[in-house]
Amino acid sequence: MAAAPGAFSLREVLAAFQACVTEQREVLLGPYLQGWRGLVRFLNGLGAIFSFISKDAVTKIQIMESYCSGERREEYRTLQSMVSYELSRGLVDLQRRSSHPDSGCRTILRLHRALRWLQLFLEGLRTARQDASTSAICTDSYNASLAAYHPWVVRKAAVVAFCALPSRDAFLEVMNVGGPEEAVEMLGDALPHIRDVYGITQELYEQHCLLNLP
Ligand code: 1PW
Repeated sequence: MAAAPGAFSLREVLAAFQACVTEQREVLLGPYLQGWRGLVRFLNGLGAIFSFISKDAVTKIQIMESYCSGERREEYRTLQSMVSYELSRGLVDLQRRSSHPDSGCRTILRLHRALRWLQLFLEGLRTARQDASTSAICTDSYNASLAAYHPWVVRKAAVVAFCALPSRDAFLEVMNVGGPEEAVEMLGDALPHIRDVYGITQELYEQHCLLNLP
C-alpha cells in the first residue's frame, strides 16, 4: 500500500541522510538537518510524550540552521568545512562552555550521538521478531548509546516515554512506507547510509579530538 501523497514517510527522512554524503566523503549539512527535521516530525507523530525528546533536537537544529543561513554560510556547507572554520578561528569551547556555548561543533556532536541511538534502534526494529517489544528495543539501544551522556532524570523520563511506544507492526505502520515487509526492506536499504554518515562524523571528530566537547 503506497502512502497518500503529501503524507509523512520515513523513507524521505532516510533519503535525506543518503543525500548527505558527497563523492569526496564530505557530509553536507543541508540534507543532514533536513533529515533531522523529518525525524522530529516522525517523533512527534508517535505522541505528545515524545515531544520532550524532540524539543532539544529542535533547539539544536535551529542553532545549526541559523549558522547555515547566516553570513558565514559557506563555512557551514559541510561538516568538514564547519570543523576547520570553527577550530581555526577559536570558535569552539574545548574545556568548558564559556564564550562559545553553542558552537556548531558541540551542537552537531549532540545530534551525532542521538543519531547513533536512532541507528541502533532501527537496526533492532528491522531484525527483531514480529512480536518483539518496541519499548525493549528502544530502551536497549538508548542504554547502549545516548544514555551515557544524560543525567539520571533525563534517563528516567526517556525510559518512561519508551513504554508508550506501539507494537513493532504498528510502529512499522507509522513509518508509512507500506506493509511491515516493505518497511523492513526499506530499513535494510537505508541503514547503511545512516551508518555511513555516523562513521564519517565519528572519524572526523576523533581526528580533531572533539568527541567530548562540553
Ligand atoms: C525512537 C528513536 C528516536 C531517536 C531520536 C533522537 C532524538 C534525541 C533527543 C534526546 C533528547 C533528550 C533530552 C535532552 C537532553 C540534552 O541535555 C542533551 N541532548 C541530546 C540530543 O542528547 C544534551 O544537550 P546539551 O544539554 O549538552 O545541550
